[in-house]
Amino acid sequence: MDCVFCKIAAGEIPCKKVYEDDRILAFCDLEPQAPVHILLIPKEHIASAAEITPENSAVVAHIYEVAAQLAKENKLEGGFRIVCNAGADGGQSVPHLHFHLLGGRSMKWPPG
Ligand code: IU
Repeated sequence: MDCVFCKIAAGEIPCKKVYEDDRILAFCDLEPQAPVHILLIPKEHIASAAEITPENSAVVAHIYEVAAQLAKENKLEGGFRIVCNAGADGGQSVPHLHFHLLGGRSMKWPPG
């Protein structure tokens, strides 16, 4: 499958890895939008949040557990944001489910 995040998960494209286990990978975003900007992805190809089902949703809970751990490691005691863009109107540019962990600055609402 021609998916850039599948290739990153398989180690075929390099990344700045911050966490990995058998199910997920976390790495620094190439174009950081905050002092801490980490992407967390399932290794299994799931195209977007629209494709989450009872069969594959356990990995999403695991991603949130690891995101909380990474927030602690990055000393984001003041808060952080987890974003999952889905589909064209949601602003998703890479069609492999991913969660942005953003922190280190004050966030605004609503997002653009
Ligand atoms: P989005 O939610 O699909 O828009 O987020 C995709 C993110 O993936 C975006 O922040 C890119 O900077 C980031 N990214 C990356 O870190 N490495 C890559 O090889 C590619 C995109 I392609």
